[in-house]
Amino acid sequence: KIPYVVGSKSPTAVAINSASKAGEWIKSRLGLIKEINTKCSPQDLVTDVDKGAELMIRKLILTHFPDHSILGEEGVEPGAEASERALNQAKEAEYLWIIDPIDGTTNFVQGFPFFCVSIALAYRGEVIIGVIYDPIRDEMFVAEKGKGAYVHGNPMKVSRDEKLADSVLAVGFNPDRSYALPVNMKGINALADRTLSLRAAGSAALHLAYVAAGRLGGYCEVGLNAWDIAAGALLVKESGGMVTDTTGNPYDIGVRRLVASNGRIHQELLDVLKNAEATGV
Ligand code: 2AM
Ligand code: CA
Ligand code: CA
Ligand code: CA
Repeated sequence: KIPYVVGSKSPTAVAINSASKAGEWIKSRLGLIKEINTKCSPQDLVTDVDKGAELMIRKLILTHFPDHSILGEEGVEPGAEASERALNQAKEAEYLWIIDPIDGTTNFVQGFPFFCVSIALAYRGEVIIGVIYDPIRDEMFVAEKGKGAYVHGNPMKVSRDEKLADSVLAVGFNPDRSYALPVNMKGINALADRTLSLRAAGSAALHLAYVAAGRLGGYCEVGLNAWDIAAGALLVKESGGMVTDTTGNPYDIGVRRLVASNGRIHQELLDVLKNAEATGV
């Protein structure tokens, strides 16, 4: 069991403490946002709280691990190209923390209570710790590579759904309209026909935590960044699920087109997406 530790100095404890402290502060700022700016497009929002939370997390991590590298969303120039460059540079680091201070900023701005803090640690490019904290429900999701995944200390397991038709899936409407098939509206249409139901709650990381917890059968979205996925991908894998790109290649920190599931429905899910692309359903 991974305890909900406070005050210890293992990287997992530091990740948990940072997510917890940042999450509490983010929650306290709900409805009190001072500054809302746009980044790449009118749909791409950032607030003073995103920036403050990232600084808080960076400071806490560097206090304990001053020689580690950090890749955080708000420390990177906006846009896909700059993100790619930042990741390629960061990948060289021995220990790399990958941070999304608020995943679900649009929700945070709206007061729609579905957002989280996502913190991952990669060793030589492979994610070894993943922590996602939902401050609204006070749910702390924690995974360590090879040691399973836990929500507040209780082991998590992916759903037992055998078929897509029995599964509730999450999808995302990525604001970057330049992303084409397979998980655009055509893919989403095809999935709507083949699943029990679809959800799109606006936080990639929290969707992944819900796949890990068996609350969703799967989740797919394109146009994501390393910080949206890193912690959640480990949570899903350590809960017995599967994480690939939309063509079925296993997850690595460069994946932008994501498909995560309980494993049992994975091939069916990939096939529906592929078919939607091929036939233009
Ligand atoms: P964010 O809230 O941290 O920005 C919702 O579809 C998911 O897409 C969220 O995880 C959200 O993360 C992310 N997202 C929102 N705007 C985006 C953009 N312009 N480009 C890429 N990802 C974005
Ligand atoms: Ca953002
Ligand atoms: Ca994000
Ligand atoms: Ca964010």
